Amino acid sequence: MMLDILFVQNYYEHMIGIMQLSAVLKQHGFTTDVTLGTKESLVATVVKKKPRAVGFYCTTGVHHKYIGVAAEVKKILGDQILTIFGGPHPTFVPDMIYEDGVDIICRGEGEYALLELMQALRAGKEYTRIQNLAVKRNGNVYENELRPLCDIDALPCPDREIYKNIEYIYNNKRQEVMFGRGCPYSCTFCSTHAFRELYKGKGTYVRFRSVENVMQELQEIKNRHDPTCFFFHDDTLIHKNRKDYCFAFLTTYSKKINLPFSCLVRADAVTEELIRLLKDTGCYFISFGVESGNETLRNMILKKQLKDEDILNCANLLHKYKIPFATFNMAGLPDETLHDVWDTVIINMKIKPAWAWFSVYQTLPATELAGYALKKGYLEKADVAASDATFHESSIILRRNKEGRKIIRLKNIANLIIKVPWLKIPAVKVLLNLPCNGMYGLLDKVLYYIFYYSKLTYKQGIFHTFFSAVFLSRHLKEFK
Ligand code: B12
Ligand code: SF4
Repeated sequence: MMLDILFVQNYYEHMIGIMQLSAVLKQHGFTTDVTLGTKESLVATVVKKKPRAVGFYCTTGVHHKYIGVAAEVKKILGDQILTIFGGPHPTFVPDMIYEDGVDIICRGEGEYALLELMQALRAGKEYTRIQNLAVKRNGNVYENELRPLCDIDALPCPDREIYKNIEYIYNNKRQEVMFGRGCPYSCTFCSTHAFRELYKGKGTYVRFRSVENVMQELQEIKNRHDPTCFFFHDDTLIHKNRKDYCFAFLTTYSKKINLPFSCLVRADAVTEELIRLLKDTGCYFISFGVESGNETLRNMILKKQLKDEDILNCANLLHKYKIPFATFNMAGLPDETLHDVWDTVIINMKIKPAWAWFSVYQTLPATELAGYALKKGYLEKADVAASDATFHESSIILRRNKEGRKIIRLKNIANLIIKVPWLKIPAVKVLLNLPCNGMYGLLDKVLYYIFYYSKLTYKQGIFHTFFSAVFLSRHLKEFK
């Protein structure tokens, strides 16, 4: 039997978007599968499986690779296959439809657009007029309106069975779940405000599933996959408008599911009462955004609306209740100097996270900060070069910054400094001047596995954690 759609993703993790699309399609009798790999292996897999359509989950950065895959596949299979791109990148760069090898792009939520498309293909009907899609057909491009946002409680549970042939994901003891869509904040570097703008007049962007609906999914996962823990992957599970929901959820969760979990929070939303409840209900790891240690940059340029005081308070509470945590930080922001990156290292030294994630800032299309970077001449086009697609190596902005190399070195040894503060500034100043980027990158990875990965993969045993880390390192090249 012909496979209806083969999805392509770029991470060895459950992708809620793909599982959700697959669930809706399967509900209507379509067959789905998913794959990942290097450019060459993806082309080979698609050609071998020859599905009716191939659907790329496309974020900015990975688009270069996927467009290349699609062009190769079309060269070999021609009209026997349709290439469809969905996810944030085509949503904000719809001109992607004009690229060679791209047949269809989907903007915004894809469940019902993809369903309509597959139904039209099955029935041999016209498919150029489906909301959310832009379709290239016989040399013409048909662009369509966005449909209203969907009722997320009415969707079937995400289809985890789609990963049954990818053992690492399928049998992962940490299962990922999302409670809702959207975030009420408007940080300038993040796509949230752009999504909100896109969906204006199409319904309420920030939505939660009902507690009962989430419980049903968690119970199903518990029965089928026997996880040791959950990861709640919402951008910010806990923020100021969501406290009641969290209290209601956590109380039911501890009674009915009672498994350890990790989640993301906003540092300004936590109270002692909430942290105590999180601890009591099994929260074993938390992550929150610091972004920059420079308060002015954080609030004036990034519009994070987060004071140093909030960060210190959140960290103190987490230490008090012995919940290990990681922070998200960026280096290479517009207007940022090496000195500002130091501020980010220093605030992390003060709050002592288990791990401080330092990624290299990349301009995401349609975001306010990308507009600012363009206006100030840091770059000409908001984009991520193929070589920067991991968001950890470099960026166009940093390559043009005379302190860029030092900033990358500082980001790579940031966790060393945070863990070994007696290295202090003079020793670090020497390290920053040594051209040992490769070695620092390696050191960063080793520290990452010791201090972060082993904690995140909750009680999976040293051997499992080690093999899992080796597995992921061996597949790193596939992410580019
Ligand atoms: C969970 C998450 C992750 C997870 C899992 C990845 C994933 N993409 O699922 C992890 C930690 C791995 C991750 C990593 C990264 N992420 Co992330 N992540 C998210 C987050 C918080 C939720 C994604 C999600 O599950 N949403 C819920 C589902 C239902 O929606 P969805 O994924 O958008 O899928 C729907 C549509 O997009 C569409 N669709 C998607 N694919 C397809 C395919 C087809 C064929 C069709 C028709 C439709 C379609 O239909 C789906 C159902 O409605 C989003 C923010 C957000 N709120 O969306 C950021 C987000 C997607 N991530 C982002 C970024 C930048 C990254 C990283 C680059 C970060 C880094 N520093 O390394 C990496 C790269 C990820 C990659 N290559 O995919 C950006 C992407 C912006 C952009 N322009 O591309 C977002 C939007 C956050 C932000 N900062 O603005 N991420
Ligand atoms: S709080 Fe997080 S998810 Fe929300 S807009 Fe800011 S960075 Fe994006």
